[in-house]
Amino acid sequence: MSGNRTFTMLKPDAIENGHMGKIIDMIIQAGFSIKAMKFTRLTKEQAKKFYEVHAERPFYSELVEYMTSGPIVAAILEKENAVADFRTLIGATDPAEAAEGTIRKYYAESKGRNAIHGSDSDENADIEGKFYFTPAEIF
Ligand code: IDP
Ligand code: MG
Repeated sequence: MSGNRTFTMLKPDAIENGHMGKIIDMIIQAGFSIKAMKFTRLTKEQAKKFYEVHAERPFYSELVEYMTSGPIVAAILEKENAVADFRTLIGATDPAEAAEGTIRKYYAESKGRNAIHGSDSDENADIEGKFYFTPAEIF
């Protein structure tokens, strides 16, 4: 994905709370173009695998429960400097610490139920995108 792509998920709380359209609009208005998108639901096994790096953290089982509690939207996004710019757009993990105007500031419920995921590196963007999409599904 060579530095201009990132991966996102609109998490179950965002869908449940009716924020899907507004969040997608914020993403597009911020200059990202959608290269793949899927409305789906993670199985327990998939959620465990996706968040494997957090397996030893105390919130891991809560995170897996939450991420499998309802549908999500997975997407691959393109923009110059995609990973860093998207992390800026979504804001800090905890909405209490997220900057004004960020997606998590507007829409996250809590540090755990925080509305949206954004990849933290080009390498992870690539891995995470391939976790959801086959090459034929990516534009
Ligand atoms: P990030 O999503 O901002 O990169 P990470 O530290 O990678 O944050 O954590 C992954 C996800 O795990 C968070 O987005 C959040 O949903 C959940 N999480 C992180 N820290 C906590 C916590 O202290 N309590 C509950 N859930 C947490
Ligand atoms: Mg992270």
